[in-house]
Order: sequence, then C-alpha cells, then structure tokens
Amino acid sequence: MRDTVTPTHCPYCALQCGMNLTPAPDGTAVEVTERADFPVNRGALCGKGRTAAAVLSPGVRLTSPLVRSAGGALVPASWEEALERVAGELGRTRAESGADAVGVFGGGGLTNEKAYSLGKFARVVLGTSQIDYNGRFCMSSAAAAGNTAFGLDRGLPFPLEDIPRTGCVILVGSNPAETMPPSLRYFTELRENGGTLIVVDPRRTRTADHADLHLAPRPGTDLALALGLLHLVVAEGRTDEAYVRERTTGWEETRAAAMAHWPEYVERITGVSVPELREAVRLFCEPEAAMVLSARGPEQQSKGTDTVGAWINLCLATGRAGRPLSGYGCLTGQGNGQGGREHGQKADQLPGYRKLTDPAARAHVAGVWGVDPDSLPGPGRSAYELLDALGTDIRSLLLMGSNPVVSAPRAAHVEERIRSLDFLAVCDVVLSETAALADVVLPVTQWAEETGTTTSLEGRVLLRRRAISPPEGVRSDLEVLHELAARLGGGRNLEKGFPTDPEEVFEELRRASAGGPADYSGITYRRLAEENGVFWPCPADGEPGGGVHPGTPRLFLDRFATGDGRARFAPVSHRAAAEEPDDEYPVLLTTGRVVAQYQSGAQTRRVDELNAAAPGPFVELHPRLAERLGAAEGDPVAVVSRRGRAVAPARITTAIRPDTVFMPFHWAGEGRANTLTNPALDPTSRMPEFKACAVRLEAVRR
Ligand SMILES: Nc1nc2c(c(=O)[nH]1)N[C@H]1C(S)=C(S)[C@@H](COP(=O)(O)OP(=O)(O)OC[C@H]3O[C@@H](n4cnc5c(=O)[nH]c(N)nc54)[C@H](O)[C@@H]3O)O[C@H]1N2
Ligand SMILES: Nc1nc2c(c(=O)[nH]1)N[C@H]1C(S)=C(S)[C@@H](COP(=O)(O)OP(=O)(O)OC[C@H]3O[C@@H](n4cnc5c(=O)[nH]c(N)nc54)[C@H](O)[C@@H]3O)O[C@H]1N2
Ligand code: SF4
Ligand SMILES: [Mo]
Repeated sequence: MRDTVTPTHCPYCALQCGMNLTPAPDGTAVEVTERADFPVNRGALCGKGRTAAAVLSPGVRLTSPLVRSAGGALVPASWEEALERVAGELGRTRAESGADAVGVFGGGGLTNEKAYSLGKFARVVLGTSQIDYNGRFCMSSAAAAGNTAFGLDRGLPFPLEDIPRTGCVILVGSNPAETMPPSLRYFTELRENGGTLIVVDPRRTRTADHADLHLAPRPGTDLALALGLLHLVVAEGRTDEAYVRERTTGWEETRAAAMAHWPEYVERITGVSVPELREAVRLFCEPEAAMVLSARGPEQQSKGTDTVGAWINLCLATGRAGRPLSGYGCLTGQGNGQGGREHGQKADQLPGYRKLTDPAARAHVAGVWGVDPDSLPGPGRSAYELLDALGTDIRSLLLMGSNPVVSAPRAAHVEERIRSLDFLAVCDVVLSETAALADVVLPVTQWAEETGTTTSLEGRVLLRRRAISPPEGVRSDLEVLHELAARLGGGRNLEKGFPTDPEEVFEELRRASAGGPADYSGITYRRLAEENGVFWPCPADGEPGGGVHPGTPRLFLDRFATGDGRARFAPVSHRAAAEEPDDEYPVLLTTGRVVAQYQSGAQTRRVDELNAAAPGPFVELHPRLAERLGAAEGDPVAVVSRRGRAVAPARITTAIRPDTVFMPFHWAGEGRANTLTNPALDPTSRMPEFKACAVRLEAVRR
C-alpha cells in the first residue's frame, strides 16, 4: 500500500509546512516524506516536522483513558467510565457552585473545528464565561495592537513570498532560524535580491548571523527603541507626509511622544548606540518598500501592546503599511495560532473574530447555534488570571491542548493552583506534566489520524488530512465534546450541536463566521483540497457577478479595516519592565526556544532524535557573568527570582548581552524556566512578561 500518499501539514508550528505521509512498508505506521508542491516550504522541513510521526507510536502516547483511583494513582479505565466521571464532576460543580465555577482552557494547536467546538461547548453546554487558551501567552499583544491600528488582526497581512521582494525587513524579537527554519530562505533571498535584514534581539542568534545589522537591546526596551527610531525619522525629514495625511489618524500626538525620546536617551535605556539607530533608520527608509515583522521578543512583555504599537507607528510614519511589499506583520507561533484566535476559545470572543460584547454578533452566532442570545455568557478571565483562580472561584477545569505546568508564568504557583482544584480533566495525546495531575485523562487522536483545518501564519486556511487509522482506545477531541454534551445536556440532546465529523463542524463554522472579520464562509473542504489553501477573509457571496471569492492574500491595499478606513497611530511612551534589576536581583532573565524542542516539550521530549540534539535546559550567559560567578561551561548554575529557583548547566557565549541570561522553557523539573518568570500582565492584551524579569545567579556545588 506504499502508493497511498497523503498530502498534509506538520502538527507543530504556524508555518504549517506541507508534508506527505506515506504508509510504512508493514502498514502499521507512516513516514513523513517530502511534499514539493506546497509553495511555503517547497519540501523543506525542520527536525521536528521530519520526526513528527514518532509521536504516533503507541509506545510513547496514551491509548487508554486514565482515571484517578481511590488510592490516588491514575489507572486505565473504559471510555464509558471516564466520560461519566468527567460529565458527573463538571455537572456537579455547575450545580453546586454555578456555571462560572467550571473553567475551560484550550490551545492554539487545536484545529479550527476543535477550537470552534470548544468555545461553543463552554458557552452552550456548560454556560460558563470562564474559557481562555494558551494563545494569550503567544501573540495576544500583536493581535491587540493590530486590531487597534488596522481594525483587523491577521498575523501577516501579506504572504511570505512578498518578503524577498521588499527593500528592508526589521525582524524584532524573532528567531526563525530556530523557530521556523524553512522560512529562513525568504530572508536570505531578500538579501540576494539586494534588500537588507535588521535583527533586533538581545542575543546574536542564528537569525542575527544573517543580518546586515544586529541591534541588541536590553530585554524589555523595544518600546523605547522604536520611539527612538521614529524620532530620527522625523528629525531627518523622512516622514511620508502625504501618506500620513491621507491614510492615518493620530499623528500629532504620536510625533510629540517620539520627539521626547531623544536618541541619546534611547541609547541609555536600550544600550543600542546612536550610530546604530541612525543606520537602522537609513536602511529602513531608503528603499521604496519595507516591512517590520515581530514575534515573541517585543510581544511577551507587560507593555507588549504598546510596544507593537510603537513599531506600527514607525511603519505608518514612513508610509510602509497597506502598500505593496510594505507593512507590519506578526509571525504567529502555534500550528493553528491564527485560526485558534478567531473562532471563540478566547475569553471575549465569538466565532469569525466577533466580539462577545457586541449585541449583533451575539444575535448572529446564537442564531447559528439555535440558542437565545441572552443565554450566552459575557467575557471571562484571561489565561493567567483563569489559572490563578483555580481552586478558588474556579473549582473544576476541562483542559484541551496545553501543558501549563511547564508553559505558564510563575509555574510553581500555577501548579499549586491546579493541584487545589476539585476536579481536572485533560484531553491529550501524551501524559504531559499537567495531564499527570488530572483526575481523568482522555487520550485523543493526532494530526495524521484525523481531518481538520488550520490557519497558518499567513492567514492561509489549510486542510490537514487523515492518513491512517488511530490505534484502538483513542477518540477525537470532537467525539469527546459530543459525548460530554450528551451527558451534560439533561435530556436536551445538546450533542446534536457537536458533530464528530470535522467537515460538518466546518460547515457550521462557515455560517457562524459569515459577515465577521475572519469570514470563512466561502471556504469549503473541497476548495482546500484543490487549492493550496485559501486566505481569509473569503466571503461566500463572492465577487460582484456571483463568482467564487478568491480569498485575500493581501490586506489593506485600498483601505484599512477601521470605520473610516484610516490606520490609527498609537500614542505610546516608554515605560520600564514590571521588574527591573536591583541589588538583590541584578541580572535580567529572558526566555525562548531552541530548534529541536517544541513548547512545553510534551511531544518533542518523547522523540529520541530531538532529545539527542537538545537533551535538557541550560542557562546561556556571557563570559563576564560566568567569570564573576566562577562557573565554567557545563557547571550547574542556580537562577533565582522572586518566584523561585531553577538550576541548569551554564552555556557560556559572547552572543548574549553581559547583563542578561537566557533560558529555553521546554523542560519541567529543576530546570523549568517558568519557575522564575513574572506573571505581570499587559493591561490590554493580558500577556505575561515572559521576556524580562530580574534574577540573581548562584554557583551550585555538586
Ligand atoms: N523549535 C521551536 N519552534 C517553534 C516553537 C518552539 O517551541 N520550538 N514554538 C512556536 C511558537 S508557539 C511560537 S510563539 C514561535 C516563537 O518564535 P520566536 O518569537 O522566534 O521565539 P522565541 O525564542 O520565543 O523568541 C524570539 C527571540 O526573542 C528574543 N528576545 C528575548 N527578549 C527580548 C526582548 O526583550 N526584545 C527583543 N527584541 N527580543 C527579545 C530571544 O532572544 C529570542 O531569540 O515559535 C514557534 N516555533
Ligand atoms: N518562559 C516562557 N514561557 C512561554 C513562552 C516563552 O516564550 N517563554 N511562550 C508561550 C507561548 S508563545 C506558547 S504558544 C505557550 C505554549 O505552551 P503550551 O500551551 O504548554 O503548548 P504545548 O507544549 O504545545 O502544549 C500542547 C499540549 O497539547 C497536546 N496536544 C497537541 N495536539 C493536541 C490536540 O489536537 N488535542 C489535544 N487535546 N491535545 C493536543 C500536546 O501533547 C501538549 O501536551 O507557551 C508559553 N510559555
Ligand atoms: S518549521 Fe514548523 S511547520 Fe515546518 S516542519 Fe518545522 S515545526 Fe513543522
Ligand atoms: Mo506561541
């Protein structure tokens, strides 16, 4: 059966590389093979994608529901017993403490169909407002800033293929050489074509090695940096006055704020020299077109929304948004990081990127769901606030697609909150650190075993296809929601609203999203199978004349999605990180990723080849800090913050600022970076400050 090749997409990051799945010779498994026809990666895969099939193996994954026994151990149970237990406990909490005592936590790795069904399940079956998801920890600051500035949040407003043809790209706090390796070619082609690349990162990363200019600010100071660049744009007469007049509002106030950020002042805050600032402005402003792309560096800050706003200001003042080959974009992270933020698993949101507080949106979606609009709850808590309320206001939790014991800020506190719940149910493919704390674990099918859609970082909706049958004993997330709806409906047959066939769910999602900002109504599984994805918005009614809508690869070329069609400047000023170094905690900690591990590591730490490449946590530090500490390469180093203490081997390098240490967050246990991180939240996006907190270092005697 080697000829039955299934074209599909990677289960991991938002690049959603195309890959083929080929049944292995003995027919029990699949191999990942090259798929050259998908234009985004043209066959190239990183090590995670290449080895993704390893997690399908029954040796590493869950194949039976687990239920906590009277003795306290997780023991195998039947699906019937496990589902009865989950429905019984969630129902009991709801009856005893009210619907808002039941929480739901989702993930940006879930397909559109799952994310949509989970949001609907929370509002219609449980009746709770308390739902949010891990995307809050990911791109929420960029989403908030993009919505305000442009009236719409789609990570990239243009396809990646535009990057090699622009004149200059500033990559702010983004390390695609490690986090999306096949995308690196867009940046190398840019330079081959004569364009320039500027990388802004406190570390000289593998991405920065490709840059024409590397700016290495102190963590948490990107807002000042962007204002300093804008100051120079104005001072050097590089503002695009006609564009500002015709296509924007709010310039005067923003200009005044930028003029207060003198280059010398910005140099003192950021550590980036005035000549470097001038060079960046020259490279950015001289070509016809230019782009700013951000990722988690500037976004995962307690001022992430204002920071992204400041970078958008730079684009607007220079006429570099809503024009061909120009614009601001956010490189979204998770496999369905884009679609996962559009269809209602977010605390304040209804499908189609509609607002839960908008009466017209409530009426439309309630109509599709066949419920009274007044029965829909209002907005709930954001992800960290929800986790922080576990065991107090929220007594029971249903978790699908996240591992917060490893990935949430101030993780020891979050772990303690999770342990204090009356009841925790986790749907996962493996026994993650969070699933290990559950009362019931439901083992679910994986990407190669089920069909569904994801929306990539380009805003391109893609079809992932089922290639093999799941092993005995696992069910899909959609089946779980269907079964729970049946048990929690109290005879109202609510399960009818939760089909188990993904295409049926997608058909409903199309109707629910119709007319909303993220309009999918013109997209069908059939189109997705025939085309290499479709960019939203894609309304059903098509072009005048009744044709099929082609989708929208490029946004904002005629007008922005605001009421008056103009982009809005953000009147922002610099402010310090929530926690700055002091005598007791004199060093800055920042966190991030390495190429061979994915997120909390729940999946990739189960793959031998990836573990060989990235076996464990480390503390990256400058030789000067290491010398002061008396630590040699590989020596254990304790990193201590106001939240706790983590220990990991030293990795000494001149590629990092001497005032900063870096830890990847992929591991649990002693080296867990999130034991240290600060849950200070951005006031608008509610994003925690993963990228800057104060620590001290201690040598560890072993
Ligand atoms: N290998 C791998 N790939 C992944 C993932 C993974 O876990 N592993 N996760 C996926 C997901 S969900 C996401 S969100 C993306 C994330 O993709 P990226 O944003 O590229 O990844 P990070 O390593 O979190 O952060 C990027 C860079 O920000 C820098 N940085 C730290 N603090 C600051 C700061 O204050 N300012 C600036 N300007 N930069 C700073 C870090 O040094 C780091 O190099 O990756 C996706 N791809
Ligand atoms: N210090 C620090 N912390 C961070 C970050 C950082 O840069 N620094 N980055 C943050 C970011 S950007 C993100 S996105 C988060 C991510 O952190 P997490 O939310 O923990 O993400 P994952 O590790 O991908 O967890 C997904 C879980 O769902 C399971 N899973 C995968 N697919 C499915 C499915 O289809 N159904 C179900 N039911 N389960 C599934 C996986 O096995 C895994 O256990 O971490 C955040 N935490
Ligand atoms: S870059 Fe992302 S989508 Fe592509 S193979 Fe790697 S993890 Fe998968
Ligand atoms: Mo993310």
